[in-house]
Amino acid sequence: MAKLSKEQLLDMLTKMEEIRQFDQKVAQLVKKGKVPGMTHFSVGEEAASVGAMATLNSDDLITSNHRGHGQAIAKGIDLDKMMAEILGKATGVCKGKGGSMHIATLENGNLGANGIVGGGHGLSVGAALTQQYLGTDKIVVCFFGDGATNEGSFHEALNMASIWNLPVIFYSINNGYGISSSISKMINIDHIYKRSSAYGIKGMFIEDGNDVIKVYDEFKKAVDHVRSGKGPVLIESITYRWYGHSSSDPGKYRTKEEVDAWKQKDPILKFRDYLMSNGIATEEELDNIKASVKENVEKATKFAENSPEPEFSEAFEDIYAD
Ligand SMILES: Cc1ncc(C[n+]2csc(CCOP(=O)(O)OP(=O)(O)O)c2C)c(N)n1
Ligand SMILES: [Mg+2]
Repeated sequence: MAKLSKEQLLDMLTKMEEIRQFDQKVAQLVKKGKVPGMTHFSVGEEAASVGAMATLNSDDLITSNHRGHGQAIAKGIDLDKMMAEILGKATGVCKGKGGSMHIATLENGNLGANGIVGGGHGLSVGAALTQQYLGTDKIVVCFFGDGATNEGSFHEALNMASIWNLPVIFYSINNGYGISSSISKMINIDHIYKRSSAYGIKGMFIEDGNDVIKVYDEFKKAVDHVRSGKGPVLIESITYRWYGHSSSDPGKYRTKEEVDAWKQKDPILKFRDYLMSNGIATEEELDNIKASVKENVEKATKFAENSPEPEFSEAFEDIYAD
C-alpha cells in the first residue's frame, strides 16, 4: 500500500484537477476556433498518468503520444507556457511551433509528445540506452495507447529493450479504442500486457486505471524492477476517455450508455472519496484545490491569449541541432 504524505497526495489531486480543467478549457477554446491543429483530450484518464508519474524521480525521462496533455501536466509543466503552446504562441514551451501534439520540456525530462502513433517507442529505447551507457540512475517511461501496440515499432522496441536489458517501462494506457476501432476487434488476446511474454520481459496489469492509488502501487513495483537493473517492463492500465478521439470526432462508434457508465467511475471523485474517507483531507480543502486550479487555468488562458504569435522569420529556426 502506498506510503505517501498528505502533501504528495494533495499534489497528485492537484495535478488531476489541472489535467481535467485544463483540457476542459482547451475544449472550449477549440469551439471558439482558437486552437490551430488537432487536439486530443486526457479527460477521464487523469489517474492513469498521475499515479504513474508520482512514482518517478523528477529527473527520470518520459516520452508520450498525441494524447499527451495529461503526461505533460503530471510531469510538472508550466501551465501558462503549455496553454500558449497549444494556441501557437511565441511564449509556448516550443515557441508555438509544436502545438498540442508536440509538447516537450527537455529541462524536466519530458522528451516530447508525438503525432506519429508508436513514435515514442524507438525514442524511449534510445534514451534508455543512453542512460545505461552513461551509467545514470535514470529510467525512461514510454507512454502510449492500446492502438499503438499494433505498430511495428512497439514490437521492435520491446525486443531491443529486452536483449539489451534497458531501463525502460513501456506503459500502455488502454482506453479501449484507437480512434473508432475497439481494441477487442484489433487484437486477439485478452490483455495487452501479455505481449511482454513474446519478448521475455516482465508484464504487469492495472485493472483499475481510474484508481490513482492502485496505479501508484503497481507502477511503483515496475519502477523498482527497472531501476534495480532487472530489465524492461510492459505495463497496461485500463481507463477511458470521456471525450471524442480528437477535437473532430462525432463519436458514433460508442453508445451514450457506455460513456455515462465510465463517467460514474470518475477518477477524481474516486480519489476525493479516498482522501476524505481516510481522514486525510476535508471536503473544504479539496474544494479549495479545485478552485485554485480553476484560477490557474484562467490565468494560463489569459497569458496565452495575450501572447504574440511567433515571428515569420523564426519559421526555419529550431529545425536542426546546432
Ligand atoms: C503511424 C500512424 N498511424 C496512424 C495515425 C492516425 N492515428 C492517430 S491517433 C490513432 C489511434 C491511436 O490509438 P491509441 O494508441 O489507442 O491512443 P488513444 O488515441 O486511444 O489515446 C491513429 C490511428 C497516426 N497518427 N500515426
Ligand atoms: Mg486507445
